Amino acid sequence: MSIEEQIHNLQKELAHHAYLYYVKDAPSISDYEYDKLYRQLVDLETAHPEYITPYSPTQRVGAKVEGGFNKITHGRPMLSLSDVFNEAEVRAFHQRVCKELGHEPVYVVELKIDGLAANLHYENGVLVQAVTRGDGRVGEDVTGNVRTIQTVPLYIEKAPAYMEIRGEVFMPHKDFERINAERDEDGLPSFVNPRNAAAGSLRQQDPAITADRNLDFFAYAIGATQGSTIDSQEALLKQLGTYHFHVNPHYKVCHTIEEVLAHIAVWEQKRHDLPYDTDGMVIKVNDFTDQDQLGATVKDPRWAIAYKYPPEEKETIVKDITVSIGRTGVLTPTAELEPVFVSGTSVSRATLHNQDFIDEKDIRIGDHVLVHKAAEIIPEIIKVLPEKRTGQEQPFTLPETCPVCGWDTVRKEGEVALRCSNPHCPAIEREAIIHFASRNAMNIDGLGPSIVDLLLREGKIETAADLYYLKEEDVASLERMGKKSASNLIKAITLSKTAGLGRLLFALGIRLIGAKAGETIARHVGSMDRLLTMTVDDLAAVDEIGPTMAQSVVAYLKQANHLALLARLKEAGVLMVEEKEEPLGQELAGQTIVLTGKLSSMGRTEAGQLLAAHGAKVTGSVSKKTSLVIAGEDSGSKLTKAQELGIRVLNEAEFMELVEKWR
Ligand code: 1X8
Repeated sequence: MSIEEQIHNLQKELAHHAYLYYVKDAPSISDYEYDKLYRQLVDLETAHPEYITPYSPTQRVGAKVEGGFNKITHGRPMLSLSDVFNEAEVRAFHQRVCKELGHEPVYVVELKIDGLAANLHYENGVLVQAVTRGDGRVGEDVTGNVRTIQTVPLYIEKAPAYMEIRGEVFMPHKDFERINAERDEDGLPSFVNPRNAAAGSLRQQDPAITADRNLDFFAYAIGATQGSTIDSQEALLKQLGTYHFHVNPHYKVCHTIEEVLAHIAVWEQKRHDLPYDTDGMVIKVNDFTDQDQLGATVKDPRWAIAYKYPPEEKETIVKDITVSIGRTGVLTPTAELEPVFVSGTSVSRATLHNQDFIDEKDIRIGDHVLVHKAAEIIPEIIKVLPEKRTGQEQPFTLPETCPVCGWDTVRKEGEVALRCSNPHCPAIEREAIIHFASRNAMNIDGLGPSIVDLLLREGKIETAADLYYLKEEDVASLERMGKKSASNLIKAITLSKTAGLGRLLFALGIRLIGAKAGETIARHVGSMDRLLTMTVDDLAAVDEIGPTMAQSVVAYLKQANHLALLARLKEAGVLMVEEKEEPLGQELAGQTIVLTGKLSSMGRTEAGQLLAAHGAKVTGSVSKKTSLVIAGEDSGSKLTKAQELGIRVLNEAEFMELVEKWR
């Protein structure tokens, strides 16, 4: 095989695995195998740059762009939808449609995703441009940033000569939470909701930052297209799936308006369990001929409407405002609320982020306020109800001195955060140690906040490095600590020495360096010794590491106290290189496994990765080739099919028994 063919095949193979991982949520190889293939491709492409194509998986994250984004006029305007708010308005829409068509149409009802619409241009299958909706007529060219979205294919096989794919760019809840937590710590204003976070991420000048934000894209429409023969919305959604786009699975083809209304009613509650924001349902006439007959006004199509759900808001009272100090010394105010039930859970606290947030909303202790949940999880105060004030309410200002150590608090130029100025503030040291030990960092099992507090209080540790010098008797003498748990903790601490450079870099708490960036840097530089010799430019040249991240790492490694910490960690035997992890046992080599239903002990992705790591091929559908089906709760047709075909089925308990054997 020629080098060009090898490169081409690897590109195709990697794109396929990324599709299985990101779109299907069912990887068929382990991360380790994927990384190995990726490495092979990078090596070949580095040696033969003439064969790098713009749609190679190695080319997702491009260079930083200077200046603004180019304005692009859409070939066909991106219309908005007219909104309806109740059943009567849905019925009125149906009446009008029936009257104009002269028959009852079939409808497709889809979730309305709360993100930003974008239009992706594909020429001969290659993604050439991505444009935001903008005002519907003119949008912005955000190609470099959209390319970083793993669920957006860079190349589509068997595509028409020209095709525009439309859909919604959005940020999943878990990434929204992660990014806001990081921003609070970094003294940056947090995003009010996932939609704003997605908008901000799409308008980044540095695609490396957009890549780290983990945006996603649901495709749901086509724009201007040549050579397409699709004739209905249902066929379109299926076609988008075969093009390997992420298509929201919760759509329904409805033959009556009653079915439409029932589907809307079902999702009014169920949408709160989704891992992304929705703000309604979209009701579309299915048949494209019917759509054409109904036509469009200048503003919106007459064959579709958006049904908007009312936002969940509740009134409560701010009983108090408390202040906590984070790992980077930021003082965060929290409203202590009269408990109130919102979107399925009781809410008793809401973050107030920073002083600016309190001032802008004029939140005072004793105020009546409206609360809701951002991203379905994070309680937030929307606004104060000033008409309910009695005059007894107390305005709040963050303290001028740190409530823990008494040093002055300072606000840096350009930041919204107020920080404790004492670099050795006990509160900062405490948070730093808790972060160091946490699951995605050094993963020291059993070292949670309460044990850290005991160790600090008893003077057993001052910094994270001191953990590695603890003896069993130091721990056993702590309150409520038996000999057995002391021994387990010391074992866990010792085990964490081999966590590797990637986790260590994250554990150190370097600004902007999350778990993923830590791994990326570690994989590229290999050792701490080498990292210490690198300049900002050297680091910024690493794929997926932007100049701001590089700057932050280099600045961290210049500080004497950090170098002292590293020296003490190294002396204790903490691994400062990234060791290539060996693949796990290959017990399941040659087996094709299907996961179905809900597992209570782990997510489906996690289970799939675990199986793949042990050599199994994980697929999405049951066939004669399937060797084993793992069926969690609410397994549907896949379980039935497995039983029909006489394929071995494990329930969750049996699966967990298998997993335990590997540990
Ligand atoms: C906007 C949206 C549409 C869909 C989902 N989410 C949206 N935000 C969909 O069709 N599934 S359609 C749409 C529009 O046409 N403005």
